[in-house]
Amino acid sequence: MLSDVTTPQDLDDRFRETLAALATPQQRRDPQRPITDDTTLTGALALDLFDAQATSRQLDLAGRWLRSFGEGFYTIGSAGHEGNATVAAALRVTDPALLHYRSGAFYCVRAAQGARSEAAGADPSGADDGPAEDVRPGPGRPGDGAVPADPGADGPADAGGDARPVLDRPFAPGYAEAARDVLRGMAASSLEPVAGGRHKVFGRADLAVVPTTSTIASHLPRAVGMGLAVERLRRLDAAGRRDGVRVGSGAGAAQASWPPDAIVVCSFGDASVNHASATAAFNTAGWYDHTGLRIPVLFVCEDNGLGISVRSPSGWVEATLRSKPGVRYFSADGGDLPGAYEAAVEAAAWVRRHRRPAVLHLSTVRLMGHAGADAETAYRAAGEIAADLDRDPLAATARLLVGAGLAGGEELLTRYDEIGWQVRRIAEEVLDEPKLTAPAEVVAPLAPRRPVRVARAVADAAARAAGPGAGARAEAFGGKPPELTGPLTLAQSINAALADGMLDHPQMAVFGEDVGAKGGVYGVTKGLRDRFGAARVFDTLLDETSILGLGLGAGLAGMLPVPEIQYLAYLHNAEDQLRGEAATMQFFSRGAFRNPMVVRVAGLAYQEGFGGHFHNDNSVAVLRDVPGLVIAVPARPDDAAPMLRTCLASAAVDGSVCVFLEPIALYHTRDLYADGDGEWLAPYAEPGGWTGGHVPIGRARVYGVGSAEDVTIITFGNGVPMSLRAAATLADEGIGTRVVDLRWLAPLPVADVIREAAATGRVLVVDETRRSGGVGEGIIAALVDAGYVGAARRVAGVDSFVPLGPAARQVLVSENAITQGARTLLAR
Ligand SMILES: Cc1ncc(C[n+]2csc(CCOP(=O)(O)OP(=O)(O)O)c2C)c(N)n1
Repeated sequence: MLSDVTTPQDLDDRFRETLAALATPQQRRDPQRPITDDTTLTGALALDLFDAQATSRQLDLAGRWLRSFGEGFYTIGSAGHEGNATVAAALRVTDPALLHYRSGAFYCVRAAQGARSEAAGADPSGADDGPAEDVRPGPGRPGDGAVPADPGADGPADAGGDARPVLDRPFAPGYAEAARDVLRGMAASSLEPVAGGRHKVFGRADLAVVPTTSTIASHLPRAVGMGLAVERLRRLDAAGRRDGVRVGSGAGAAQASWPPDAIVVCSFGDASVNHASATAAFNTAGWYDHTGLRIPVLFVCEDNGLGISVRSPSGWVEATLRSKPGVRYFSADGGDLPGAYEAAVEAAAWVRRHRRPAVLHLSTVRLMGHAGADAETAYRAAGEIAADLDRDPLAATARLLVGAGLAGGEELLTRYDEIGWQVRRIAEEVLDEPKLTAPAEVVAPLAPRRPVRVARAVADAAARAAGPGAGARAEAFGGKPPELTGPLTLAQSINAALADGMLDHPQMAVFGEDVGAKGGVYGVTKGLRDRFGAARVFDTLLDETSILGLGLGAGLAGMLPVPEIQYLAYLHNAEDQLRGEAATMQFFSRGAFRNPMVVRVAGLAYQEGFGGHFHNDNSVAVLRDVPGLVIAVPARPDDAAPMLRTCLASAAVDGSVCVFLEPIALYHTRDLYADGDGEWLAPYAEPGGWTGGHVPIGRARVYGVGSAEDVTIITFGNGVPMSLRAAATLADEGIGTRVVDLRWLAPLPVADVIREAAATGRVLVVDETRRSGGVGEGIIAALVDAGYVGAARRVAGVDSFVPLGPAARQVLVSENAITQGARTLLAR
């Protein structure tokens, strides 16, 4: 009996009842023929998809079983969304996929495709090369009667399909593999193939499945970025300059490649279409399409009508998806296997042929509540829950197979039980597997750092710039390289270093709002587009989420993206792309996928006379607590260039995600102590000087003023010139100061800080960010942690947004406050 709460038992019982009631067909259909007259879906493929759907269903049941005794930490396999198996069948194993958390059936099909193509690659003769796991060989191998669905040149490369009768068909090794992957994820096993127990994700580099985090829609901007990169690289391919998109690089990274005609697929639920990240992604795909730029992305909205307990208003999802400019709409009932397959094939072929974005709106049901702990009777009527059960896609596929004469109800039930037995057996094996047990083990893949290799990469870049690249460099700089143009400002120095970066990294691209034609609102990217072309230096639309999303996708595709965020204040509305997406990629994939990037952000305050809060934002707390993120703040021109080179090298070598926070107020500063002294200008180092001038991540710069023995000022950014001026005043009073420019806010140069603090025993922290949550808190904490026992004081910004005009001075750190702070410290 169906109770009010849809327990796994109900679903299982109900399915058994349905199958028991199905008769055994009198006449058998040839599995190699289409299953109905109006579809290309063959019986063999339909039987395969039933297996995938049944495997995923059994994963749902096993997930709950594991949870029932505290060994399962995630319960969703597909839970009513089993129709997404058809989407995988319509795609190629090499089409990169970013999947919804209900993609169990998709994942099974993809894994089986992977196993088949691997077997075909390993043994093109198709001879049986023995069982994988302890199951029998898989379906669809050449020579074993497989029926590849062939919907034309745009169709799936190998849709599989075993022509044997249902009970003679082996349980595909790909399905067993997929089940093991998913169960390991549910049980947080450290042997899980992609996240290694750090999260339950669908992901595997060899299957081109990129892990997503379950933050609603956060993977969509990345999918658009990947589409842009795939197409861009396809065009390079066409020009003979590249051979497929290599996914990941460096130690431990996957060596998979996306073929030039790959398309990107990303799936998500119906409630997710309302999320700002989703609307950003649709808009960006449409915006680029409108400009004529091709983005081959297939969005798949799996619409079960609910977001946890909140209903999508009737008709809303269709209305909103149909109205996305530049995004072609397709739809199907996910419970109708041939219909969903046809629609998926058509949509995928359309995207592949036209290299343009489309959305496939797949209606589904939701079975067993939102997730394991959800008692849906609290917000759904029993009749509504029962109606979803009536539309169970697995039962629908079974009815279809029996109706078409491909199997009997009893046979399918036996099949279902056999798959269930296999899944349960694997679940039991997984239970005994190790978990992550040490902090070092957990964080190992987070943000690998190989400073020696980074230094070597900088040295290699210098050697290229001085040697084989010298001609191109001279040409790019119009015959006058920056080292010959005299002292530069911070902005000019960054501009020159960007140009050198573009010369040395052919895969580097600079993009953002106004960076192309205008050269940036402060001129930092001036001339780059003319020198390197609009394909590598380009203006984006006005949306920070999408700018970072483009970087995420481009980085994953093997490019070296350098996106610009025009002002720090505007990073805050897109932070999740940096925090939840960029910074987690290596963590959730054990380095199999990486999204190297250097995000340039113009920020911090002291723009006297210009703007208020939005142009003077001094909040970096939200960046400092992102694990693994590198945060650079160059204060002076001759630090900016080497620090930028370090960030680019670290991104290329280690896949680092770096924020390069540029103090706007220092961009064009020339003088330090007096008008016209030119003390804040610096010459640009010629390539021969790059190795000696290399600035490693996490190393500070120290200035000695006077005797340098009385007080240590620890600061960064605008605090550096202010502190140097204050130190000069103090020197006149006979007080010797050492000024420490942190240069890196993450990781903090702790060793340098401790050494310099101990040298005087008196520390003044000068922190232009806020008193609460500001950088100073981290410095004081680092001193305490290291056992520093001297005196310490702090001057910091007031806990306020920065007001307009001269009122800004009321809340920002002043030179006078620094001098006073030092004097107070010495008076103790
Ligand atoms: C940005 C964000 N906000 C909230 C959540 C919490 N949450 C998890 S699933 C979910 C509902 C998603 O519904 P839908 O997109 O329709 O997918 P479904 O689970 O129905 O397949 C919510 C609100 C989240 N994961 N991410």
